[in-house]
Amino acid sequence: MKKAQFVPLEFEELPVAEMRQRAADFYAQMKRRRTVRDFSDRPVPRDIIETCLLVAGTAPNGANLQPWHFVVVSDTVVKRKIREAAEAEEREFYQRRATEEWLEALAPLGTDASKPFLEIAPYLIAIFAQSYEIGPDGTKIKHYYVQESVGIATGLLITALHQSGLVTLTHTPSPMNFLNEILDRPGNERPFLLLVVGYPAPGTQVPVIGKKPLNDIATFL
Ligand code: IYR
Repeated sequence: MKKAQFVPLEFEELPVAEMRQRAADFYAQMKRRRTVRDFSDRPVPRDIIETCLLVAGTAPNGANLQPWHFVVVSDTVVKRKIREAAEAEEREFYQRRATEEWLEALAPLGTDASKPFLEIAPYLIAIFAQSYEIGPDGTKIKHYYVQESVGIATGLLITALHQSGLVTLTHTPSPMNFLNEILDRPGNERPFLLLVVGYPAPGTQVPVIGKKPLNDIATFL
């Protein structure tokens, strides 16, 4: 059993006025984040993606076992394979699998089975959730709160990319087991989400949507 070791917390208390200002500034910044479906093919420096992945890796997670793996795809051949596999699933979804109710919920977004951005955007980040891992001595290490942990890490990644001046699309072709095969990932990893990353195409438009007011999303007791 590994013994707990402790170091002093790095914490600097801020004046309340500054806390308030920072919260408001961050909200103003995050409110401008929009999911984008029209990407430019302009390249993005790889080190920016690397730093954003390090941000994702800071996420709180079950027993600090960090049950995630990020595969960053810029190779055009691999991107084409992903597009072809994803579009095949999406055609099934839009033509057969989706219920009328689901299609109705999606209608305001104007989406369909065509996913050209999977080839156009400079980066696709495939996010995998590991239900367990094999330790250095070959033993199986169980992971905990995997979905929650990977969800939080993904949120941090999207936030970091937005903050860095990039746009993203959270893409979830379903099922997306094809990602294991194309990206050669092992059986202990399940694809969680495919994040499309880059610059928006010039003149990109986004759907008119609203966000729920605070009263609807929060209760103070
Ligand atoms: N995966 C499909 C459908 C889709 C589903 C939801 I829920 C969305 O918020 C958006 C799209 C697609 O990508 O078109």
